[in-house]
Amino acid sequence: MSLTYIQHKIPFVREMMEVTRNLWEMGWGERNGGNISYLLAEEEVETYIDVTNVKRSLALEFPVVDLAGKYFIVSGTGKYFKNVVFNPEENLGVIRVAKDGKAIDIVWGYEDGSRPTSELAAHFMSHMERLKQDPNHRIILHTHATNSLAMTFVHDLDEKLFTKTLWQMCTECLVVFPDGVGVIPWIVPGTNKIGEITAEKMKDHRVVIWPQHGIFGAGRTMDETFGLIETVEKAAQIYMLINSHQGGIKQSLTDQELLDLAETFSVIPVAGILEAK
Ligand code: 2HA
Ligand code: ZN
Repeated sequence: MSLTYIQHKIPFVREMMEVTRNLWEMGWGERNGGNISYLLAEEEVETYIDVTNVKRSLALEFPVVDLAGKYFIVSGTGKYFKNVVFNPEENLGVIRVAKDGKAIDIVWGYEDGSRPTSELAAHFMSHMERLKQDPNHRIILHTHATNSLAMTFVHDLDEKLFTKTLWQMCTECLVVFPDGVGVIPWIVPGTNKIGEITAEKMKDHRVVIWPQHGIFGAGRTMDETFGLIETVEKAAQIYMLINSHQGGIKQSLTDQELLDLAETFSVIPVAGILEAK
C-alpha cells in the first residue's frame, strides 16, 4: 500500500495511521511492539466526534489529576502497528481523562472492546512532565528502534557517555537533540515504576532509552517526534556499523567541533558532556 492512499475523515486519526505504518515499515514495530499517545485540543476532537457519547469508562491505577479533562488518541493494547491503517477504529481510541483524574472515558474507537496501551502509565506521566517543560508538547511515542536497542548491549549506559557518542555519529545530531538522551536502568515494562522513572528523565530530555527494549520520544508534532527518534536511531545505526568494522574508528567529531556546531546553530548542549579546548 502506498502512503499516498492513507485517508481518513478525522485528521488526527490519519496522522496515527501514517505514523504507525511508517514505524512498522522501518522495522521498529514488530508484532504489537510500540505505542503512541497524542494530546488533542478539545475543539479539534469536538469537530469530528460526539464527546457526549461515552462508549465505556475505565478506572486508572494511577491518578493523573494534572491531565483532567484532556483528550488523547492512543494506540490500543496488544494491537499491531501493521494493522492500524486497515482498521483504525479497532486499533486506536480517543479517550478523555475524568475530572478527578482517576478514570478515562472512551469516546471513539477500540470498537472490538479493547483498551489503551499497556504503557499508558509511562505515557501519561511523561505527558505531565513534558507539559511542565513545554506547553506546546503533544506526543509521546514508544518504539523498538533496532539500532538504539542494539546499542544498549554494547555501549556504556551512562547517559552522558551515551549522548556524547550519539552526537559524534552524525553532524546534525547535536542540533536535533541538544538536550541529549536520558537512559534508565532495565525495568519491567507496563509498570508504574517504569512510567515514573521515564517521566523523571523527561524533565530534561525528549528522548529516553529503555535498555534492551526501545526508545521513548516526546514532541510537539508527529513529524517532529518521529524525526527525533529517526535521528537518534540513525546515529545508533552508524555506531553499530562502525563498531563492527574491522578497521576500527580512525576519526570522529571532536568536542570543539561539536561546540562550534552548537554555536553556529544556536543550540545549548546539555551540560557536562563537551569540553572546550
Ligand atoms: O507491546 O512495546 O512496551 C507494546 C510495547 C510494550
Ligand atoms: Zn515496548
